Amino acid sequence: MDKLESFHQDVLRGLKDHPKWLQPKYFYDDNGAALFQRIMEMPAYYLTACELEIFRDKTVELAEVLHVQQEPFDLIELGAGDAMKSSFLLEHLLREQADFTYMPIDICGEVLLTLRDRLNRDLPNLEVVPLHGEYLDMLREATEQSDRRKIVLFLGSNIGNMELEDAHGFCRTVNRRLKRGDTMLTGFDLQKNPHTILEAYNDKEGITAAFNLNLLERINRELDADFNISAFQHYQTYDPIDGGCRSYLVSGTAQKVNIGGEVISFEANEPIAVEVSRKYTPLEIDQMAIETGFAPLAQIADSKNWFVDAIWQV
Ligand code: AVI
Repeated sequence: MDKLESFHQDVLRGLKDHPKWLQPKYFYDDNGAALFQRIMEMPAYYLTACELEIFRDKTVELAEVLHVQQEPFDLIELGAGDAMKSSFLLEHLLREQADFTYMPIDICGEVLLTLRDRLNRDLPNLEVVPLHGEYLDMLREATEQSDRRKIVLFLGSNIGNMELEDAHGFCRTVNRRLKRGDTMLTGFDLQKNPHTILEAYNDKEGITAAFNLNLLERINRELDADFNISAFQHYQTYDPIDGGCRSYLVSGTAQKVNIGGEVISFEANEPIAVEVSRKYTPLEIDQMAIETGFAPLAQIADSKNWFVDAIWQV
């Protein structure tokens, strides 16, 4: 099945369900990627600055826990993007003359080419092997390419976009692909003042709303649909008990939407669940490590203690 056909089927499956849902992985067409870039630049969206601070100010600590001087290794980054944060680690490793290959994985080929060109220019001594595709497929390819020790980076609180059970399943699969002694470093957003969290996902400028609504625009554009976008509103919640920060698109009016020949009915005020951005406690993070076959080695936090990079070993 080609990409457009799976997008079509996933959209219909979610919108025929009760309650309706759509998968957040479809946010990131060119428009969505540009809007996400603007989200990361918003002061209220603290996650990027916190993790950047960890990689900038605690590089030595990260490198020590990852045992980068021990033996040659492959440093694999799931969803590398522009590798802004990991570049601090890469520069440090080159300075320390660590023996390693950097393997950025990304679903977007264009992003990988830009990253490779930038790294070749800025860090000419770095060996870069870009891998284009889905995280887990490419991780398998990386483990088949060489049997060097692996260090896997999964930054940005991307794990937060999975429901708890799916996050466990994902970590278990990564664990199965790795060997004893390999490590995984994952960025987790921590539970904190609920207002701070809600403001990060509910900015007054409407950038997050535009990011979410772009998903319906994308469906209109690519799947020949006729959503009345202006009738939809972005609605965000945060539950400080379970850590679930959830976004919905709510149809203000009753409407019938034609998606490539299939009609989907909306009642007035009917929501579509579009994304969870789960927030964790330090204890839950260690529990997740243990339950998915890892030993937790360290949690390295930013100065506000809002975000941690957790390092686990197989
Ligand atoms: C990509 N991901 C970690 C972001 C998050 O914080 O959940 C996506 C996002 N959605 C709205 N704002 C940012």
